[in-house]
Amino acid sequence: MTTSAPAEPTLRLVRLDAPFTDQKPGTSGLRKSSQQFEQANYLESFVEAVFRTLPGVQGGTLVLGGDGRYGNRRAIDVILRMGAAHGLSKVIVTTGGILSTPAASNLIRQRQAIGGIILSASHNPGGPNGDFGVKVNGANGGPTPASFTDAVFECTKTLEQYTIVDAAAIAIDTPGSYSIGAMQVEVIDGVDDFVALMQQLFDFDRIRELIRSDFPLAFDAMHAVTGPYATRLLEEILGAPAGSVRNGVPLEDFGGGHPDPNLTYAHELAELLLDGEEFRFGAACDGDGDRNMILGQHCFVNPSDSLAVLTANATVAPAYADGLAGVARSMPTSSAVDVVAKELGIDCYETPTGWKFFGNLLDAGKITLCGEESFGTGSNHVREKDGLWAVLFWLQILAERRCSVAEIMAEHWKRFGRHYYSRHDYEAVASDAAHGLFHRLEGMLPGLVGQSFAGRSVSAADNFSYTDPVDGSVTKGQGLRILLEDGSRVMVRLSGTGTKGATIRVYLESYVPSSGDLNQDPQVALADMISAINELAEIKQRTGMDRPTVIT
Ligand code: VG1
Ligand code: CO
Repeated sequence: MTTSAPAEPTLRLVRLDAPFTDQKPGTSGLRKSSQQFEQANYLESFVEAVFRTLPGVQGGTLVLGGDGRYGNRRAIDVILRMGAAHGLSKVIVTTGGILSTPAASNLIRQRQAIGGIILSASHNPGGPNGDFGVKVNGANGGPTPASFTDAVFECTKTLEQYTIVDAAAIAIDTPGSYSIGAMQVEVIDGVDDFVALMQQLFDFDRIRELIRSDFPLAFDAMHAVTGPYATRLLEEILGAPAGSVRNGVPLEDFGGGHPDPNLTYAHELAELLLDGEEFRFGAACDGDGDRNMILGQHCFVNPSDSLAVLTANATVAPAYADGLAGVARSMPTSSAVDVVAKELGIDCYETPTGWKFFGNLLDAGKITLCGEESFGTGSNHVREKDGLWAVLFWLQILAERRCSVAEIMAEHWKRFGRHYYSRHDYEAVASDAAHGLFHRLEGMLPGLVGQSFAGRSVSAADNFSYTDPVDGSVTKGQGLRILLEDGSRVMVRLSGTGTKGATIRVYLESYVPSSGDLNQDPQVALADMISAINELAEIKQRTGMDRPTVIT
């Protein structure tokens, strides 16, 4: 522990030449290029609006950290000095500013903070030519709802000035207690509390037995935030051999990579597992540690299926031994979990894309597990999706069942049937072209009902609207859906996290009962629907792209 005498800070009021008009948060925080964030006063404007909008700032405690990307340290310094100017009583910062999104959620809850600021653009690339982002979580530890982010955006549009104190930068590389004027800055290890939480949820002894048996595994931290967490958990505590965690040192530019754990951007790991014989289990997490990809030998686990498998096997983990209150999935996530929930006799909710929509259901105790097709799974242990939690949960299941990942999948489909599922992303499409495609398709929806699509009849087509079962709030325009008579679905959304042009996401799902062919390549099983939507939405003509950028 080191301590420093309170520096005498000077309060400074900075006037903006003009307000920024583009600080509207998307699916998960304000996400822009690093260059945009480096404009004078850009970060400060957003943070000022957050401090003016967040309840309890005066005298409150805030959690602060990020995924270690370029801009992390500068942002921490600015937010600390603005926090002091706004009367926070305490800020909890993690060493090196390294804090995963789920660990931040946990700290907010443990420390009764008013909320947290997480510096991350998640799975987007980092570095001076990459992206930066600011996510704001509330007192429940979860992403703030749209009512909050809308209010912040409104505030930025007319903002004239912000306040900050001038003070020497705090040394955040070692734990210690510091102060800026009356505000205390507590620097703690960001890994400790998270590890303690995981030890409460899972039976580490059993997982250790599995790992020490003949069970070589590979975890790819993608040079992002989970490196220190995974090294501590998998290698130091659970006994995986040194080197099991790959790319485990967080780098400001993620080593030039794109820290998105999918088959395209985590292809080195994917090749090791899908083509090689060396490893029995593989996993990767994204920039800020909330996403996960699960691989077995010669087996990719679709994230929607992963949620269904965790739900079906939940009771093997001590935390869920008494069963689940209910489950939830985002609208474009496949219905695989719905079938499991039905058999378990528990409720299953369908929410819009984005973790913030699970918050009320979790807080109200209506659900225990939830997930999204975009490699996100989580539970009521925090209010964010949690990549390493999902990895440990899979290891717990494997420790109990002592079979391969591929066998778990085969048995699951044999029992519940298989939801063939795929997502096709068209990235960096010219914004006008993407919006044109989307609006044209939206206009066509009412006329599609009763028409033929991929050899089936369209039973309903709409733009998804959600009524929150807890607070009754209505969120409209959450994605186009074409529902077919046999339960198959196609969904189309525009991404709310991209920073270059627009990204079109096409989601495809088709169910085969357990008596059907369970071993097809999803691209083949879905081929007729893929060509039907490509034709209907004129994807090729309008995007100029022959094929998607990423296929999951
Ligand atoms: C994407 C995913 C969504 C996820 C969001 C944030 O949003 O589709 O499911 O919640 O990213 O994840 P969009 O609007 O681009 O489709 V993360 O890991 O950025 O915090
Ligand atoms: Co993320």
